[in-house]
Amino acid sequence: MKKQIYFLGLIMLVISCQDKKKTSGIKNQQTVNYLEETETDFNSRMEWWRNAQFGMFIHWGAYAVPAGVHNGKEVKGIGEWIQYYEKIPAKEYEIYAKQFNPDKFDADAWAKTMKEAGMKYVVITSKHHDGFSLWNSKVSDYDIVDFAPYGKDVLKALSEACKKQGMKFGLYHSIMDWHHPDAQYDSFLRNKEDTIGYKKKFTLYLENYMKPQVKELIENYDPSILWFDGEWVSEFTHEQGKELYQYVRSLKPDILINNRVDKGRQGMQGMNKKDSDYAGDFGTPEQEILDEAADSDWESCMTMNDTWGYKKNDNNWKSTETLIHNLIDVTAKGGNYLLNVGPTSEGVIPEPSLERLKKMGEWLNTNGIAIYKTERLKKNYRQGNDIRFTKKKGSDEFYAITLKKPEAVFIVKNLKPKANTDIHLIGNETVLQWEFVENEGLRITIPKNLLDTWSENSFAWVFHINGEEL
Ligand code: FHN
Repeated sequence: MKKQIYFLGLIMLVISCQDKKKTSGIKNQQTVNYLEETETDFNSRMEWWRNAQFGMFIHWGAYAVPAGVHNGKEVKGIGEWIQYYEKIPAKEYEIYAKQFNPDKFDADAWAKTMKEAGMKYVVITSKHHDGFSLWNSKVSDYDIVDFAPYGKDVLKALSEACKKQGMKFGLYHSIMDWHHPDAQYDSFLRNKEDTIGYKKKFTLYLENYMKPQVKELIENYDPSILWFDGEWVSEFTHEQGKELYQYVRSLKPDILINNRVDKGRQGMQGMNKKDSDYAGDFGTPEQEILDEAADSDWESCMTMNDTWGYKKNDNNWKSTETLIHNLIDVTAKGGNYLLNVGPTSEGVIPEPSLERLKKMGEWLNTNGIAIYKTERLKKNYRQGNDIRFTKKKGSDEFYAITLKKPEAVFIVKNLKPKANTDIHLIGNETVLQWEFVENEGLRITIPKNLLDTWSENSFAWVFHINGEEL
């Protein structure tokens, strides 16, 4: 009798466990609304990114093969749009994917370059608008392993190399797709009359192609950021944007997603309309820096020359001084700086980019304390055109950053040092004489022998001040 009761109990136990598993599975899928995250949870998820301040953007793909020249003709505009500018039909453009063979690609060297440049994360194109995938996709054969001669998975290699360097790995992914037959946006391939048809087809592309690719990217490469783009296509809706945000967060709840996952971006200014329900964790000003500091999170993405994707004849490089001043200005305004490199089809980062990254790393080696893990000042993040301020999070440690050689008496108007504290130039041991004069401000005297060390490679000087904001 006992055995029978025991056996019956065992069956009941197994059944109840199975039911629990089933309901808990349903529960997990249904209850979390990631668009209604608490501020505490949001701040915790964003913390590493806010502290990082500085990342590398990488635009790399089949467009590096023509490198701005098609059929012997120099094509104006950004290199990764060559297919669109020249109205190259998808089938014809595949010739460039067939030639993509980056045999000089060295993931460890790239990760080392980023780290030595002082960058804390990377966002690389998994798939740009041309639809060519830089990973071994099981959803499509139009990828670097199955379609291109290279045959190796560069995202896998780079994600592993970044992890070795302690860098966060992020992925750019284009919603717009000029290769997939169901995703033809206002492209030269599209039959403009068939709007309804294209909307239905686009939804099929979104559900049966793009989202499965996003899923395999998250499952295989564990990105910390998903940086969507190409959201402006008319077929893609606000509802689909919110749903895409939820979908991605359900796959990896602590991932960060930019505002181009939805339709809220206001052009190149990059921020979402205020008091809107557009999804996205941070705004994305492009090729520009916000005029003023913003209360929401934002990241300014910029090129070093005039193109995102490599163009062999674009040598209009920004100076290292401009790049460092951009980083300082963005940081002082509470944003992040995502600086782009466009590697060649051989897998080489252009030398002018490497030179600038090296000098930025050297400057940050000395002055990074004024950039990383800082927050913007509550009142004045700037003084005139040439001085910016940052503050170490949760402290009274302030940094006054001059973008040009200071006068022998450097005057700071919005900070008051604590009594008996030392002020010095970051990277120099000299304790500087200072006085605080009511209604005039803080006067820091810089000895001539120190002042004379300012050179064209100084880029910016940082003064450390322990005190309070006025
Ligand atoms: O069309 C793209 C462009 O190719 C590039 O990727 C930039 C970088 O953010 N985003 C889009 C233009 O806004």
